Amino acid sequence: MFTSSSSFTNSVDALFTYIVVLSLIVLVGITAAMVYFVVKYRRSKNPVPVNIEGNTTLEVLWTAIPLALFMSMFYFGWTGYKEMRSAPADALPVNVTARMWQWGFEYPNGLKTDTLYVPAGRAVKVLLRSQDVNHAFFIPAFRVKKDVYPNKVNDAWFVSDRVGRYDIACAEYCGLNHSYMYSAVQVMDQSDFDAWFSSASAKAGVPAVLAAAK
Ligand SMILES: [Cu+2]
Repeated sequence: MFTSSSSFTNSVDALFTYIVVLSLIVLVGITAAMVYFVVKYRRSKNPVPVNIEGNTTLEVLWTAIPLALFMSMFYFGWTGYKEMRSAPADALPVNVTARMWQWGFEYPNGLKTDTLYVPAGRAVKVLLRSQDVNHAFFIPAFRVKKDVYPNKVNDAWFVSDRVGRYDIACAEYCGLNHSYMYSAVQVMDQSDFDAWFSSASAKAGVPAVLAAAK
């Protein structure tokens, strides 16, 4: 956690930390107030209960403060989500096919692989399809997760500047060998990617061009 391996890592982790810290403050505050009142108004010191009438200031405060806190969570969640749903127009499109129990990747020129090779610094848009049941495309290090359905095409995108190999998991229970449904995304320097792409395309007998495709 807290190492930025994709464009979303920092914003997702910041929001996660914000919500956890806020929740901790609320938990500690409510618990402390509760314990304080339990001790202060215990029966032995207050044998006769007193009726308390409404307090407008208090009521406004305990409505407005939580509302502001929840709306701030919503705001950061919504702006982050909108960014995740807006792939740049020049993103490299890769078709991803899920099936029980493996991932398949297909580049615009028809090159097929079982590992997702991507150039560092380039936005990649994955078009997600399933051949059978529901799966979920999950790259934990990139904070990217999207359900994959047999009857529609979902998509997600990411850009990673950090060369390395990261897990791709299936995050939706999809049958007996669901837990083995792992692949990897290999982030390479642009020149390494170009070299890999040319040789892999040549081996597969497809033209080594990355023209945009659907
Ligand atoms: Cu699966």
